[in-house]
Parts: sequence; C-alpha cells; structure tokens
Amino acid sequence: MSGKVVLYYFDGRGKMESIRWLLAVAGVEFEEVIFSTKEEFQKLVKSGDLLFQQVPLVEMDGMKLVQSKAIMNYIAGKYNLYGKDLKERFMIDMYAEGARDMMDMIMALPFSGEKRQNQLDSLECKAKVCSLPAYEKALSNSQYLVGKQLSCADVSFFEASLMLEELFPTILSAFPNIQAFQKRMKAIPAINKFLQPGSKRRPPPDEVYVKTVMEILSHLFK
Ligand SMILES: N[C@@H](CCC(=O)N[C@@H](CS)C(=O)NCC(=O)O)C(=O)O
Repeated sequence: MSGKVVLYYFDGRGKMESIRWLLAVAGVEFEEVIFSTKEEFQKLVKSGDLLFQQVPLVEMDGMKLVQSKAIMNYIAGKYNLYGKDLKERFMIDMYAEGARDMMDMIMALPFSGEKRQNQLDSLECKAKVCSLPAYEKALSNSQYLVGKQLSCADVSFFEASLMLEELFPTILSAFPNIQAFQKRMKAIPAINKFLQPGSKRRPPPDEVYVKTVMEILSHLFK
C-alpha cells in the first residue's frame, strides 16, 4: 500500500463528504476511486477490504479505514482537530454528532420519495428549534465551538450550516453568531480553497447521483 490517501465512494456527497471536508481542512491531499456501477462496488466488496461491506473506505497510513465516524475521529486526532483533553473531546463529539444528525436528515431527502416534503418540513423545524439555537449559544462568546482552537466539530457544523442554507436560504437570519462563525470559517485558507470551483467538494445530489446510488445499492431499496 502506498503512502497516498485514497477515498473509495460514489461520485457525490453522502457519507464521504464530511471526510473530504476534514482532509481538506487538515491540508491532506487525497485521490479518489469512484464507483459508477454495481459491478465496481461488488468488486470492492469481494476484495474483502470492506469490513462491513459498506463504504466509505479510506486507505490511509497503511490501513483500510471504514465506518465514517471512526474515520473522522482518526483524522481529527491525527491532525490536531480533536481538542486538548478528554472533556474537550467529549464536547467536540457532542457538537459534531448534532451536526451529523442534521446532515443525515439532509442526505436521506433525495431517497425519501413521496415523504420528501414531510421530511423537509421536519428538518427545518428541528434545525430552527432544536439544533441551531444550541450552536448559536455555543458561539456567543467564543470563536470556536469547543475550546480555543479549531476542531472537527467546527468543520462538521460549518458543512451542515452550508447544507441547510442550500435548502432554506434564510434559515440563519435569526442566528447572528452562526453567521459570524461562517464568515470566520470561510476566511480560513484551506476552507476558502475547498469552497472554490474545481475543488473535490461535491455539489448537492442531482438525479444522476441518486439513480446511480439506487442502482449500486439496489439491495437496500427493494
Ligand atoms: N455506519 C456506516 C454506514 C455506512 C453505509 O451505510 N454505507 C452505505 C453507503 S453510504 C453502504 O455502503 N451500504 C451498503 C450496504 O449496507 O449494503 C458509516 O458511517 O460508515
């Protein structure tokens, strides 16, 4: 195995996008192996590299990493994005998990068929009433969500806040601290670079992406 970092996933956001974000913020270059057919995915399953027969898979440091949260935690720990002690790490996990809850709901939307509008309404309500106020409060006297330095929680929440705005363009209007946070995050060079066209950041899912994933994972959509 080479020293390169290689990501194996579909050509879209899904559960890999937060990993792309974190690697980009950590300044780690990576390559990607993209599946566009069921055969390509099955080949990887048969290789035995997918411990649970699921992607994301990340090849890194001589290991074949699976389980997206574990991968994120490994990258965060390695690149000093995981706090200074166990208590900070807990807080980071807590805020990162809250961001992930919102992103999981967003990720599921294109696959929710006729339930889409209900799920969209429920997401908007949850975000406005439960999630965003918690982040607004955490950012009231602090530059970062936890402690005095950037962490993976900031990166995940920033990603979630952008995804929410794609769906509900004015959703942050009642949250000035989050708006200021977004501004600070956008000014970080690695983030600014990742936000530019031509980076490895993926756009919101389109019909082609949804169709491809449903074909490749057809066993889950029966
Ligand atoms: N807990 C796992 C879930 C991974 C997961 O559900 N992966 C999907 C694609 S996004 C998959 O490969 N599913 C195939 C299957 O479950 O058979 C993680 O977070 O990595």
